Amino acid sequence: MTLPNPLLPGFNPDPSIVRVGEDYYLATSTFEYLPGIPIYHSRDFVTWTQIGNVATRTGQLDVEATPTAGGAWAPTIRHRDGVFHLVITDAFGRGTLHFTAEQAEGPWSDGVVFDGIDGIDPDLVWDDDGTAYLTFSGLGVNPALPTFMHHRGLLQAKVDLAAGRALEEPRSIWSGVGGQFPEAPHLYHIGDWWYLVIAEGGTERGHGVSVARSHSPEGPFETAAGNPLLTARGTGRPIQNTGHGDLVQLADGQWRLVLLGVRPRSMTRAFSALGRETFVTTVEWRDGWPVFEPVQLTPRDGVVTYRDDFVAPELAPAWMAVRRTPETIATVREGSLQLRADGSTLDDLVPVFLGRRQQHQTATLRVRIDVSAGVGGLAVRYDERFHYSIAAGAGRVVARGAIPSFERTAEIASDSAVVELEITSRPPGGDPFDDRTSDVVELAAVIDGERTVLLELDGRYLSSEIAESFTGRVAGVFALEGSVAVDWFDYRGSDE
Ligand code: 6LW
Repeated sequence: MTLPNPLLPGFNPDPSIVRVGEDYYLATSTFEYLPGIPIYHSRDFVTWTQIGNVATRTGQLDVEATPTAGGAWAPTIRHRDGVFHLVITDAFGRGTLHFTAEQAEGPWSDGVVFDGIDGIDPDLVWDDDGTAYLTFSGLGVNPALPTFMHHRGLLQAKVDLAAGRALEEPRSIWSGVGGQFPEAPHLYHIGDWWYLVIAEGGTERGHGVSVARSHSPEGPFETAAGNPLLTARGTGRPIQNTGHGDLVQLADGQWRLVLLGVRPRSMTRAFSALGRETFVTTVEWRDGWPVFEPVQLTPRDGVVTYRDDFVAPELAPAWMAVRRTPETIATVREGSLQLRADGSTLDDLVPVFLGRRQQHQTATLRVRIDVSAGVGGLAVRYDERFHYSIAAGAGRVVARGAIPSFERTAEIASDSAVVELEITSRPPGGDPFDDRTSDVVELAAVIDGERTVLLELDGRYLSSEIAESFTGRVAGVFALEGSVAVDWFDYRGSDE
């Protein structure tokens, strides 16, 4: 396996991929963040560039009021007759949605809600006659229905895509081999067979990929011997929770499976600071069944650095806000990013916060910020309950670590109008008994050239195992009072 793994580091769960000629397009889940559903592009499968997002406008997803961990769950991206299709669940929001676009970078349509489909993780496939099938996991996520939070296995219905409705009562097609949460189905017509690839065992350590096949898209499905065909369950492999895979055939005929996984650190329990990331593995076909290579850790060499100095008139597509679009809280003007406070804090469901994925286990983020007209700073968050931050303004710099029921703060006085604030994630020191955590997070300020660490916090509380909010670490800037101007945002990360 020579491809880099993680393929898409940082918060990038539930990957779905499509090849169009020599081009690959990959989409992942974003939950309550906007813009939602990033689209990454690659030609060589090694270098991936985020070219846009599906949900860039208010109304495409109903995330304004969605509970944490709801929102955009598990896309399927496909391409047919010159049109990109993406189906996804807006969990606890609009429901099962179908978006289209002529170009993967967008603009994407407003999204049509499927009538008669109550579930998650929709897959879209067409048979030779052009009949469209929606295959999904029958976990009810519509609070208004009696099926709310009930699981009915894997379901399927023929659908009218233009009208957005099921053409039949969804039928049960398979439910895996007994793991909890049979989900993430993808159905493919390959040769004489229809292959159904699913996840089961839950998205944590029990996760795995199971496969069944049939001569018809509707089944009956024959289960592969030895399911789950891929899992890291019970192993000491560095990449755990592997599952939720989507197959793709490369331009040269080889096959790959993209899937989610985590990189836990520590002892037997272990914590994954960055959340669920996208990985890839090779696929071979033997006796009419796929054989997946266990997912290998092959991190990219070197140090990744970038600086956003906000000179471009538009924000890069990687910037995300929480439950609202970035434009509603931030303006890019004359090489600075201005954020206006609205009375909310990081503890609120809708903070004035704009961030990007932390993509490396060792990372330093630094901003230069003008706080002469307000209070604001730099934060890393999982959600409104779990976040670490450092803010300047009103004569002081305050570092804060907040998790449910507990909070820690430290402060120093500072009258500087312009300060540099820094958040660093570094590996724990190396003593396995002292350092049972994912990482150590330092919150520091650089004032008049002097760096002061205000707090050193245990990173495990910002991990997917503890926060349980489906997302990952997102780091960025926030405003608490007045308005603040961010001159630049620097990122430096490495997996070495
Ligand atoms: C996703 C589903 C899952 O829809 O988590 O636990 C959901 N399993 O496959 C969100 O990523």
